[in-house]
Amino acid sequence: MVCTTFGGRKYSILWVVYHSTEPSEGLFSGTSPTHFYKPNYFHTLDTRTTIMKKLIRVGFLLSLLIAPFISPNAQTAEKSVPIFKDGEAQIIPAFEDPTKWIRHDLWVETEFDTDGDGKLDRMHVAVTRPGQTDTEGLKLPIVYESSPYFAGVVPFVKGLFWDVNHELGKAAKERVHPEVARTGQRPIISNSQIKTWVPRGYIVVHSSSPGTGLSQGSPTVGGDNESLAPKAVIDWLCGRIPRYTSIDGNEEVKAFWSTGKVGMTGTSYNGTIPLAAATTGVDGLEAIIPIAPNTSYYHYYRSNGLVRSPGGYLGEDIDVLFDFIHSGDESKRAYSNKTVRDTEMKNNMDRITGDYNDFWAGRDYLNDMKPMKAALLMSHGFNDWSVMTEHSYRIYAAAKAKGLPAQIYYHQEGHGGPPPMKLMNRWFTRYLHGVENGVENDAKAWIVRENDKMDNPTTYKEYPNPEASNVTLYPTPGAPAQGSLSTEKATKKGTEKLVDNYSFSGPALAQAEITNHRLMYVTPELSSRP
Ligand SMILES: [Ca+2]
Repeated sequence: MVCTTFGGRKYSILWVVYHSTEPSEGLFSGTSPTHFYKPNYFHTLDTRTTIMKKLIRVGFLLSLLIAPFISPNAQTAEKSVPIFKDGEAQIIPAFEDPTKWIRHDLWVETEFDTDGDGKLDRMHVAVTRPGQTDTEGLKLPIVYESSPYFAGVVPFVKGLFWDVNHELGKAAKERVHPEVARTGQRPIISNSQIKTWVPRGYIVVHSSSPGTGLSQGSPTVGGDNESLAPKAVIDWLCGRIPRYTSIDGNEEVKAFWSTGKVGMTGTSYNGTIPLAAATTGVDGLEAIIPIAPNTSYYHYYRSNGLVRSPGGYLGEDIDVLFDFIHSGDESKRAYSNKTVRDTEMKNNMDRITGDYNDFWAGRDYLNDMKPMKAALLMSHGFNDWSVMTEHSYRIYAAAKAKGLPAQIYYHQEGHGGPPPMKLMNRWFTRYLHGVENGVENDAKAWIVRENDKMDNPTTYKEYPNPEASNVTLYPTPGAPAQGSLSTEKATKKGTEKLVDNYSFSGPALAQAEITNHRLMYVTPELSSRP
């Protein structure tokens, strides 16, 4: 049975368990700061008192729950178990009631020290599981989401982004570095995934990535510790790390309720982390569903030797993202700023040439794919101008080439957008619950065609469609209006020029009939279906 300790130290709560109130859905979505928790990070005396009251109530409730199993009729009591139909985990009423869920937090020790205090960094982890994992000895697989955003981000203040209004080759003005006001509450790190997966017979786990929230370490934005942190959490979930403790204690917490089968999912940065974890080859990470993941920070912030801004965030760069997510321990921030942002990033990110180098190579997960063995269901929008669609395809193609189980889902919208529930359910049912539902024989590519609904993709044998073939198109001149693209080779050569002016947006330039600030070559309208 679980126990609770309230000591004098700020972090002395080891194993806080209480029945939750119902969480709201979708507290995290993309990078929008409007979705984060209200400040309430540390327990005050009042909240401790409230929790104690809850614990007393929970103790009473649990005794009621346990009672049938110590009665003479215990042998005949029916236990709640996951149920599958048509290859999908079904919603189980006994798992659906949030007041019966057990929610607690803890820290998992990693193999790195990135905040300079000489001690291995510990990650803050929260667990939500059906009460039957305590009362009926039920073991379940895990759906795990990790993020650097859970504990808050900086506001978009003036000067946060690089000022791009300067001549090529010249240094830009210094940026400002706002501080994150850390938000959130214990023991709950996030409510994402919970309503979707717990009723279907999964345990949901969250963790804050290094240097964010109550996780120790430095945010490195794609550095090795962001792969090793989720690996440590999975090692714990699989029973390989024997000690799981408070932030500074040595008391053990065992994941006795875990089957050792873990799946990860998340959107954007939270979709990058499942891939990062998978590239460690960690045992137990059976399946991942990355949604619009950034898979290379070079591709995200650079493009073929040019400095690129993600769509909607002119002047963003990797050091801006560092400031954006740096919500960790205030007393460690100066060290992280100096070591990561003002040394490693400053010396290597190279906003002058935009060249690829070791710094960027170390932040490209395509270079780390060799150990990966998790089954991959990839999701992305064809009109994502933040994390371009190429990010997902390059990883999907590499996973396929390695012979891993892989499917891809593409839709016509922008950043984010998960696959339909049916696809995700089949994926996790097969690889986390181990139910042979034939998902291996399903279509490999699911494409939402133009004007179709997100949950109604058209199936294809593969992506790209094997029945498609490459066509060479030749531009013909037309500036400052539109040139054309045709399959006929142009008869004469020529030169057309543009004057780059950042004050015009891409969409405005694309729609302009005549302008000397862009060049555009278009085909006749294509039919969308064969
Ligand atoms: Ca440390």
